[in-house]
Amino acid sequence: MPVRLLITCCLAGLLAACKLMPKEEDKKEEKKASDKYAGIPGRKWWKEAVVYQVYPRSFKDSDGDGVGDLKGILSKLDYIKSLGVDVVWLNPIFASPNDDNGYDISDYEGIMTAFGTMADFDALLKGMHERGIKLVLDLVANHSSDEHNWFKQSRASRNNPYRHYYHWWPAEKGKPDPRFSFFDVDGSAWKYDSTTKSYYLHYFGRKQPDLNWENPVVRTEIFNMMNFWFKKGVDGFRMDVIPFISKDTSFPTLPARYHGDFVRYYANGPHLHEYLQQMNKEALRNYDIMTVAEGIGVTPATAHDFVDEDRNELQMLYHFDGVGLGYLPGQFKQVDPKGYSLVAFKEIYSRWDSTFAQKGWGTIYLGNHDQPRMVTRWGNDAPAFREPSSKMLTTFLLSMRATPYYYFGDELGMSNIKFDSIQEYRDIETLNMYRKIKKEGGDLVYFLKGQQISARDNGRTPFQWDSTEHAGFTSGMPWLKLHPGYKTVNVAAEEKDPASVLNYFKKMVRLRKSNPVLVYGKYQLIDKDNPSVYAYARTLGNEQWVIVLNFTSLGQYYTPGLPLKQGEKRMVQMGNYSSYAPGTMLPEGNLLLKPYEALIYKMIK
Ligand code: TEU
Repeated sequence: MPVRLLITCCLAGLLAACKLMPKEEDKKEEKKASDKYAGIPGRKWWKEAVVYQVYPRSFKDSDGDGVGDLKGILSKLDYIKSLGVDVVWLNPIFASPNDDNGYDISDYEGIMTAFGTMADFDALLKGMHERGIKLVLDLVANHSSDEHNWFKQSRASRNNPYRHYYHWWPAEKGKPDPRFSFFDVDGSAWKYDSTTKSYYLHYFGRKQPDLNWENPVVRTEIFNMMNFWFKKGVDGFRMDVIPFISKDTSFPTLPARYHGDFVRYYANGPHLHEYLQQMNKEALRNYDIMTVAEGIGVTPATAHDFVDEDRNELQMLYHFDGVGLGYLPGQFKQVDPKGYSLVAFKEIYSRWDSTFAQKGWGTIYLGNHDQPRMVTRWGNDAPAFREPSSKMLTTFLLSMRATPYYYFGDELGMSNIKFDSIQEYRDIETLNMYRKIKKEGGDLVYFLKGQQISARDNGRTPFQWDSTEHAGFTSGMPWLKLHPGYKTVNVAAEEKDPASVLNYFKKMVRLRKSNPVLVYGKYQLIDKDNPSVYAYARTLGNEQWVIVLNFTSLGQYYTPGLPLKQGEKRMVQMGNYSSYAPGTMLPEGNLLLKPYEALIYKMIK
């Protein structure tokens, strides 16, 4: 072999060995972490997982049509892997006319054309599994699209075999009692269909007729479809508006106090748990998968019925108490200009922790595709505070006793785009509410101002990969405008900066996963009435950690709520400012917390 070639080979070998080295290190670290978990009762992989939610439309476009797609996600799996997350939840990827961005499905076993093909899906699932990442899909089974063959048949005639797949109200019975729909231009959930002179029910958009779960054939169709995906190897489902599947199908007159509160008055019907138990028996229990319900309307009192192991239904649910905080009562998603009460915030998350302290298991999230960006809503997106408050909120999400559902883009500190005009919105909720208010002669300026904070499109703007045109998301025209901040807030820039929001997120994921105290440790709220600082302890065996979060833009003197015992010290594990490096001891007296400072320390002897 010529000398030059020999040298090249040796160098290549060395390089390969170097590349392998961190893997060995990783393995050692994983082994050390898994030793720490030994003997903890009730362990489950989905309790220890960090879930990363990807909105496929906005993640990465591979073919230049301006819409994210499956091949795009496939090309970015190494990025997802680099985050250290365990599970990806993908919003609906099924065939759909996209009236509600995939929450209106026209074929449950087909892939949305704009997202790719079944072969792309298979490749994506394989790519994830090769990297040890699990894939959770979105089950949208309360309603389908009106373009689904079932509905096309159902509306064709009153005696069509598919007629009872949906809820129909024959016009000769008179007008059905009013029911409210968020996504309808008239706000009505009953739509008249002249072909069969009947009204059909749609709690969401007109193109989203509600499926009739009372019909056992419908249930079988849905369970078969779930098994179809499980057999392909998917690792679970997030279940869209699942409390809505059972309804009082006599559709009684609602009491005057109803006021459109659809969750209280027409979700959680009489057969809900019977259907979920059947689903468990027919599909879920046969696989090692995870399930999480969109727990709209679920309260701490009713939550156990969904998730306790002995119920044989689901495993987790996410509640709306947290994200519902701070809205002005009686108005459509207008946040209180005075902000929200941190004491109330603490009370909500503490209450949900205690709900599952003995039985069941919780979830935690601050953002998703139905919410604005977490930093805008719960932190502070002003230039001076966007980074520290993003990191502080990340610290919160990854240090609570609950499975974190982390929304893509939050790891970069992406913030609300705050559109000025209705023309820029794409979301059916904002567009139809605007039309409705306009029809009624309401205050559109006020409505649009509110939407700058609360609109769902704020959380749906394309992901920011780099500082090139369209942030590296697409070579075409993005389906929704990009946040102009992408020039600096993007993966490429943040990967290079050790102090970035992105690198902080990765460190927090690692810290959580390698310290079971952050996953399973008992939670105890400290100093509950402090209006500015959220502090809590996590305790597992004889290990005790404390998390201190300044939720304000001001410095705060903080007296650590847990007094030191004889010979005890506070050793820093993590912080979002460089003032306290991991491994250093905190001073014994008060702490001066910087704006949005987050600090995790461990009590040591
Ligand atoms: O959301 C359910 C739901 O109740 C939403 O209407 C939510 O409360 C609303 O966005 C708040 O303004 C699920 C999906 O997550 C959502 O994206 C769908 O639009 C909806 O169901 C219909 O499928």
